[in-house]
Amino acid sequence: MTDADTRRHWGPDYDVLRQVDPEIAAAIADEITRKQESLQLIASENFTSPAVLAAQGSVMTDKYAEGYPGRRYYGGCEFVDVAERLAIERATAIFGAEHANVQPHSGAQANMAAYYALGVNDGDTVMAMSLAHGGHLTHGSPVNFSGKWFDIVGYGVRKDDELIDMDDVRELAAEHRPKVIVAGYTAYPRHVEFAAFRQIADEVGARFMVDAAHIAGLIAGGAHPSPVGDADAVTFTTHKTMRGPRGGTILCTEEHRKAVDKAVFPMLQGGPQMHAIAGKAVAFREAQQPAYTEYVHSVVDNASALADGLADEGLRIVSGGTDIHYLLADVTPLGLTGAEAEQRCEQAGIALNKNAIPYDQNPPMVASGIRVGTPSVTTQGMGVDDMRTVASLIARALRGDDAAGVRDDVRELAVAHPIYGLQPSVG
Ligand code: DSN
Repeated sequence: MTDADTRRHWGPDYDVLRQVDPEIAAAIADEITRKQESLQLIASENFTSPAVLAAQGSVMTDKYAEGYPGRRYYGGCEFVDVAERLAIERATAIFGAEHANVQPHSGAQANMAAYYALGVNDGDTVMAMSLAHGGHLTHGSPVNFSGKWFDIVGYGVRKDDELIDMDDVRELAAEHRPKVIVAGYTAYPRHVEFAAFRQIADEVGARFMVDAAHIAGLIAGGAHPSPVGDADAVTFTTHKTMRGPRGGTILCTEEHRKAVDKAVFPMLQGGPQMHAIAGKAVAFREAQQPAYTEYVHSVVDNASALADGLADEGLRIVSGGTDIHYLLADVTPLGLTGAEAEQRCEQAGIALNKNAIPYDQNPPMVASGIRVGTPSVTTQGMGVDDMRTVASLIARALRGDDAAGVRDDVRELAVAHPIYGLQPSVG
């Protein structure tokens, strides 16, 4: 790749980096090429815009700003205050929330802060979807702080239709009286009955927290029901469907504002990453535009079309379809494990991840399914017709015939959809 090729990419100008650190510059250039020549179907990834990258790569990275706008422990914060205030104003406006804390460095830290703010302490009971059925590490995995510190009660999905059984949730909540009930998942492709969760939480005196890491962008663009109004706190990451920089945010009611802010700083974090907060502000502004509304609806339409296409190719779609930006597919009808499927797709230039499916007989590192997401390819401008092609490419990769031919066809489709309309760097 030449310098000119690299400059055509959506990111910063790399001339200086090339001079100072050619090895890192080369690794970044290779990552750009990988992205532009392969298909990114990892449900939790996206392509940030040139504007977000510019803010993220800015001098705001240098600034210490412990505290909150107007109440910092350092001088010289007037301009980072502008960035954080804008991020807060935009986040609250988009989601109709009473308060937003935009400082969490990640979704995991946002969740940790939200638990603390909602009064969960060491030994308290938290009820969340079990990891094996689509929950996240921070919802009670035994290797995570949540599983080590809290008494976790896991709910799951029914075996027959692979949907959450709200009667089961109600019974478990009544039996265990959790301090917090969590909804929001990393591998559950259906809408969630937020109002029903709120009602159950009220019945047992629990707080209700939603981890909207995956679906936040869909909610922002009106392509998914919102938990704001039902939940005490909503956490999300800004880099998935939100298409912003890597990081987290917490939305909460006025009642929890002080507790949430104190939980993030000084309880769990020190200096906020002001460059990331500036990037979040830009992403939130982008999410307020009509083009973003169209984008997230296309993401959902594409996921649905991809699910149909993969079902036609012989995969079993978990729960029979999807309402959101990804689908879960059982690959065992093709005689494969999830790990084998992931590897075959990777060899073909298709990046996706193996995933446990409900009642999986394989261990998590093997798994029986794959999770396939459409946020990135939709950012590239692909539509439902392209999803039929993508389904066919995945199926060919899984069958393992003509790997080189599949790789070529994947590359052709990818470079025909340059990221943010910028020319492919190679080709
Ligand atoms: N790692 C994210 C995902 O892929 O769903 C969750 O944090």
